[in-house]
Amino acid sequence: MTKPEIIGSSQSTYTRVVCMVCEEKGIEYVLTERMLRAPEVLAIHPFGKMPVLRHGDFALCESKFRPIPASRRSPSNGSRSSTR
Ligand SMILES: N[C@@H](CCC(=O)N[C@@H](CS)C(=O)NCC(=O)O)C(=O)O
Repeated sequence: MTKPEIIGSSQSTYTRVVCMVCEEKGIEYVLTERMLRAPEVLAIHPFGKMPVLRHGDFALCESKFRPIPASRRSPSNGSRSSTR
């Protein structure tokens, strides 16, 4: 399975939070360093805010929601896969 791709900047707190959640949950990811409003970011977030996430044909913006689908895709999520 391909790794989720976090598109953002390591200088961005929002980006680092998403990376930290993945690391805490043992989810392997790829961080693609991009500037604000880069074409790859604008393709997913209408205002070009970062980070955005791409995983196969699944794409998402807004970092607060990102750990939820990411954790559902993790084989190590155990009983935390239910929706709330
Ligand atoms: N609600 C967004 C906020 C993300 C955000 O504001 N990111 C900053 C970078 S740290 C940004 O893109 N700022 C550019 C702007 O607000 O135009 C999220 O949680 O992902």
